[in-house]
Amino acid sequence: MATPSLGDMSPADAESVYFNEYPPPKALPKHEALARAFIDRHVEANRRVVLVTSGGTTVPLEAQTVRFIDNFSAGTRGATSAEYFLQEGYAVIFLHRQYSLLPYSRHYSHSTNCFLDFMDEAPASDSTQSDHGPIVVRDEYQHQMRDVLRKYRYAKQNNLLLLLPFTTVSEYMFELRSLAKLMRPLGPNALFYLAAAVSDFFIPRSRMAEHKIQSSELPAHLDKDSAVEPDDIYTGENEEQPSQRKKLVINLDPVPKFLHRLVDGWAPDGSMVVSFKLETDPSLLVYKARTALQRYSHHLVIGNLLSTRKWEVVFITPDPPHERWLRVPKARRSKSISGVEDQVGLAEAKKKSDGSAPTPE
Ligand code: 9Z3
Repeated sequence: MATPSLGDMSPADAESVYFNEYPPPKALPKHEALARAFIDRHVEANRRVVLVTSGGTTVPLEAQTVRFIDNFSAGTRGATSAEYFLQEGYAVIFLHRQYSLLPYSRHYSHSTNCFLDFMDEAPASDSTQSDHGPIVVRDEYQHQMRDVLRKYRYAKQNNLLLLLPFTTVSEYMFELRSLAKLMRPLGPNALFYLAAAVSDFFIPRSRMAEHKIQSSELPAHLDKDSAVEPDDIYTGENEEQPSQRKKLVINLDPVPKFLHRLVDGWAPDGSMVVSFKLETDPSLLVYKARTALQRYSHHLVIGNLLSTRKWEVVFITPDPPHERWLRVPKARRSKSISGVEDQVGLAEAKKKSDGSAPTPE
């Protein structure tokens, strides 16, 4: 009998099969210890805590990974929203793709926004008798950089921001599950803001090649990995030089939809769950976002299209008005690199403050 796919199982069964297949990420115990201490501190202070997920997950093609499937997300939405949550008094656990954009430093880490362009060497002062002047921030950037620096320092000194990285989709799943469970003592003071671009497809561990997938035939005694099927051999166009090169045919399974488990099992009772829905076809966006909200019975789906995500999003809610569009006016678009985050982050933070949750200190 064929083994049932994860998609055919109950969410709880799919959870145990999926998590038993992978070893937990090496950094998980350390991340859990950091998160536990962070959460305890904020439970004590009766402060709201948001878990912001950000950036894209990878799907490795090999266990000893040389190649992987990635996606476009730079983490702009997550990093920018985190700043707004901090501004509204939340403590933020920022679960992000390693090396993607981070709150505050994102202002100076784009390739078009390189921090070196913000700096200058000031003239050397006569008293030091050195020909090296101090490195300073250029006059025109002083104001903005001071503002960002103060906010960054405030978050750091008050332990309001915990940065936890992931890379692969399975690392993301392990981290999400652990963090959600650790957040239970927060009860209604917990918010989940799932902006990471999570892969929909993956290669189950049982079918994954251990070593680097070869692109040409190996002699039989060296060919240990059967991940590439013999049918996928490509003999090349040059008949005179049959190279025996292989095609790579990848067979991916759907990633189990763990939003169900997050809402019904892992997350604390009374917490708020916000997910994002990304589409490229405008005619599907609202339908897919509504379907997600109905399927997982959480609080809000924020829909966005790849091409317009910086300027417009749609809020899909269980209660009226059910569908609400937020748009950055055309005149403001070119001035704001964070785009609609200015409104999304604030709207979210305010919405939670209007509810039953206590206001931050
Ligand atoms: C989003 O839709 C985010 O807004 C973006 C942000 C990834 C578009 P950037 O990092 O982009 O600012 O460049 N995130 C969620 C995408 C996602 O994977 N959603 C899942 C789905 O659509 C549900 S959790 O099925």
